Amino acid sequence: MSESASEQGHIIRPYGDTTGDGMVQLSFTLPMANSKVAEGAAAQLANKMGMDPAMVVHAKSMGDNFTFFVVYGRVNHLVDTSIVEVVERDYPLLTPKEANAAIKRSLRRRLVVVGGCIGTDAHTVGIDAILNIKGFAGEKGLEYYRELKVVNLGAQVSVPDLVEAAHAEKADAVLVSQVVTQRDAHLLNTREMSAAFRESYPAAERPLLVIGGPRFDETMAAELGVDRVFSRGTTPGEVASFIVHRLTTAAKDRTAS
Ligand code: B12
Repeated sequence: MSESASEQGHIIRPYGDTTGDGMVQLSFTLPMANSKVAEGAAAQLANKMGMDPAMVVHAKSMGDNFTFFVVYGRVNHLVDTSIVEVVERDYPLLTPKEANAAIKRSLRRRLVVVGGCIGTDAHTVGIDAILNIKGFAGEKGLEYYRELKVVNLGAQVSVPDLVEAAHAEKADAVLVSQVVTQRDAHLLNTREMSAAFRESYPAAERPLLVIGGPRFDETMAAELGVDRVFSRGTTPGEVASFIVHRLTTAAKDRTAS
C-alpha cells in the first residue's frame, strides 16, 4: 500500500476481530452432501478466491445433495474508495406536499404512473411497497400523493399489455419491478420492455421508464434503456422525488424552448 494513499484514508481493508486484519465472511452452496470432504471442498473454494486462512464456520444440509456453507477468513485485498463508481441521488428529496405542489405548478394536471411486475415475476411486495398507500419504511406510497394517479397492474404483466396500459392511461411514468434474476431474466425482460416502449412511442412522448428490484446494478440504466434503476431499500419518497424532478424539469424545458 502506498503510504500517502493510506494516509489520505481512501485505501481500506476489511476487518473482523481487529482493525485492518482483512477478515471477511462468505456464504455459498455446493452440490454435495454434507460431509468432511464437502467442508474441505468449501475451504478449497475459499482459498482459490483468495481467502487464506479460510475457516468453515457453518455447514448445513440443504436437502440430500446440497450443503450451505459460511466461511470466515483473511483476504489481502485493498479497497480504494476514491475510484468507486455509484449512482448518487442527483435530485432533491421532496415531501409529498412539495411533490404535489411541484406537479400542480408545472403540469397543471395529475401525473400518471403505471406500474407492475413483468414477465413471469409474481413478486409484487417490492412494487407495492413503492405504490401502495401504506408505503414502506415509514413513508407513504405513491397512491398517497394527491397529484399522482397510480395504476398498479400487479403481477406477471406481459410487455405488450404494459405498453397498451401506458397508452390507455396516458402514462407519464412507467414503474416496473423485477425480483427474479435466474438466468438474468430481470435484464432480458427489462431490455425487452424498454425496446417495446421505444418502438411504440415517438422519442419525445415516451413515458419515463423506471426499473427496480433488489439485484439490479444502479449504474446500468443506459445499458438497459431505462431512465433510472432503483435497487434494494428504495423508499417511495425517493421514487416520487425522482419522477417529479425529471418530469417537472422536462415540462419547464418545454415551456422555455
Ligand atoms: C416473498 C417471496 C415470495 C412470494 C412473493 C409474494 C408476493 N406477492 O410478492 C412467493 C411465495 C409467491 C414467492 C414465489 C417464488 N419465489 Co420468491 N421470494 C420471496 C422473498 C422471501 C421476499 C421478497 C420480498 O417480498 N421482499 C421485500 C420487498 C419489499 O423487497 P424488494 O422486492 O427488494 O423491493 C424493494 C426494492 O428492491 C425496490 N423495488 C422493487 N421493485 C421495484 C420497482 C420499482 C419501480 C422501484 C422504483 C423500486 C423497486 O423497492 C422495494 C422497497 O425497498 C425473497 C427472498 C428475500 N428475502 O428477498 C424470495 C425470492 C425473491 N424468491 C425466489 C424464488 C426462486 C421464487 C420462486 C421461483 C420459488 C419457486 N420455485 O416457486 C417463486 C417464483 C414465483 C414467480 N412466478 O415469480 C428467489 C429468487 C432467486 C433469484 N436469483 O432469482 C428469492 C431471492 C429466494 C431465494 N433466495 O431463493 N416468493
